[in-house]
Amino acid sequence: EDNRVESRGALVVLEGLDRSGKSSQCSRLVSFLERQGISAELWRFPDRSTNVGQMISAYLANTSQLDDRTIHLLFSANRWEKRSLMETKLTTGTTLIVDRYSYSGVAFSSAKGLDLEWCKAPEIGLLAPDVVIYLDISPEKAADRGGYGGERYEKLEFQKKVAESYKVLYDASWKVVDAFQSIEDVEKELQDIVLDNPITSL
Ligand code: FDM
Ligand code: MG
Repeated sequence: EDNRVESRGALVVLEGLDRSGKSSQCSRLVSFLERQGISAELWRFPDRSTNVGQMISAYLANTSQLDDRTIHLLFSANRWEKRSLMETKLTTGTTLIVDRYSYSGVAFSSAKGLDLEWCKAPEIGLLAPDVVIYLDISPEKAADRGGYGGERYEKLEFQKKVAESYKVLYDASWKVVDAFQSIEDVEKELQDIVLDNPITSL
């Protein structure tokens, strides 16, 4: 029996620190949904495939320097340029599992000391997620996992500030998952959360 209340797809956002396991969990979740017969796609921000995304990528790789507000607006513009495609996918029934969204934009920039309300402003009007899942891990444990690349924000001291910023953004509607469990345990919790949502439940 199909109890889905709507035929549109769900906008599911995963957030968390670097090395919290977001990317692998996003792919596992998409495969799981597809196995359930739910049309799903994996998206990520920044989307480095666009012109704006390439500017962001160069900034993250430290091959270009940009003012803090300028890069903040580019991250936001990178979501704006995908907004209409995102809306089309959702309204035509595809669930989007999104690796980082506006919360990363606000958490990372406000961790640099930019004003919180200023950081939030350019996100107004983007599509609101149906579910926000926070993969919770301490900055120290995430760093212990190794595998930080050489990108600009991949440093323990900065990740600690980002963790504090996420706490400020935290909203009771978020689903918090302990990301220090085994990959399989995290995966199962994510599946339960998504199937519990009226839009994706079977
Ligand atoms: N990041 C990501 C931001 O600073 N603002 C944003 O809006 C987004 C989406 O970019 F350190 C940061 C978070 C991370 C870096 O992200 C690259 P990935 O997920 O590691 O590619
Ligand atoms: Mg990264």
